[in-house]
Amino acid sequence: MRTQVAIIGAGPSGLLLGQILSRAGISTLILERQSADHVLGRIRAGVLEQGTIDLLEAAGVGQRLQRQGLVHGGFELLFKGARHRIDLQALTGGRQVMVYGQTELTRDLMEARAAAGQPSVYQASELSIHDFAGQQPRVRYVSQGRQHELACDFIAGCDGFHGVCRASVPRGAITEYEKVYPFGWLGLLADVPPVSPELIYANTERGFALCSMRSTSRARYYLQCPLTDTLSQWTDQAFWAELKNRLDPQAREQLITGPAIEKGIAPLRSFVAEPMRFGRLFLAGDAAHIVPPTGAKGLNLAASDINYLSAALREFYQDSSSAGIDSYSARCLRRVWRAERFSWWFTSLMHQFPEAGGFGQKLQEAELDYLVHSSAAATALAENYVGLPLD
Ligand code: RFL
Ligand code: PHB
Repeated sequence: MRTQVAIIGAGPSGLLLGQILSRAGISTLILERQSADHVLGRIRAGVLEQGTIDLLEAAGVGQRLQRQGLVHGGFELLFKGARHRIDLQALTGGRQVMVYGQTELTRDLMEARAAAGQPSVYQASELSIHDFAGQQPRVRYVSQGRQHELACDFIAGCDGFHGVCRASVPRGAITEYEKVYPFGWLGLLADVPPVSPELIYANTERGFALCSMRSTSRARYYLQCPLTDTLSQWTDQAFWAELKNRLDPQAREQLITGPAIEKGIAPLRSFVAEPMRFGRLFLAGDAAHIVPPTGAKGLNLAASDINYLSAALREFYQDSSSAGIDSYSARCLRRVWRAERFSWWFTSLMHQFPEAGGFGQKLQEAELDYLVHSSAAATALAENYVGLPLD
């Protein structure tokens, strides 16, 4: 069996790379450990930057996004019991973001791949990658009880934080930078109208809260919680009561509650692996870096990696040039580190840190006050939130 680019992982990174390469006439095989339904069952990102939307449109998967995505020209910061609007459009010369769930985006990409007749293997187990330091990499895996070997020109490691690709790189060839935060996010999805038409990021003495959405009839809410908390402690009733405690009086009044259709606890982490290329193996998306979700940057960074990687591979096959491949890692990492800095800063500003005490809380409130009253500070927040340019 042979393909030009073996793509490991059918998350947004792998599927988007497959879509762009297939439209450029480059053959790919996507190998995914889970079933398609399992991948679609993960409730994750919700906010897309304009650069991500442009890339999806250029890849021919923008139709449903344009019809059903919710355009957001601003969001609200809640602190000391009051909300303040960050007007993204006014602060960034008309730029905005779109709320469209990762589940929907993944579904659009899976459908486009099936319609183009491009192959994917789901429930591929025992996957291992070989010889990527040389000219003829190979991938071995088991599917439906049979061992397979795939020969390829390149391997795209789009297999997320816990995947095999990064773990297969010799330890001396990779440097990892990591920060683990002392709390997690408890998320809840419910078929109730969102409490407010725009997202609310709340800093409170009880901890951070985020009011987001997936549509005008489906809300997505998050609460900062200790890492030791378990889902069994968080009944729906306990979740709604705590969310109300972290909102302003008006939002508390307007909040509509209902049964959870999904609930989960995610740890928060900042992580970068350098470099992102090892011979003929490329890492992209969560396989190479993780940001805490406060800045909504994870999926958007995955899309910008794929923008650079797909351009590099097209240059290789169409122009016989290795220039894009050689600069892939440096181009990605420049953008990755800027998003890491923003996500760390916004996380630090909005959450309760057990060791920071009352002094830390007062400093956060002073910074938030400065942010909403200084157009210079608000502009810095807004231009990072809508996404720094792809260059
Ligand atoms: P994924 O989505 O983890 O996909 C990797 C795929 O690889 C498969 N895999 C393997 N396949 C074959 N063999 C193996 N050995 C394999 N090991 C793993 C996995 O099954 C999986 O299908 O990584 P990808 O494609 O790089 O996409 C990254 C995004 O999923 C991630 O960055 C975002 O979800 C992060 N994120 C957010 N990003 C945003 O841009 N905006 C947001 O609003 C936002 N909110 C969030 C988020 C992530 C969250 N969680 C739970 C981590 C909110 C949350 C709560
Ligand atoms: C989400 O809707 O899941 C979401 C939105 C904004 C974030 C993080 C997650 O910053």
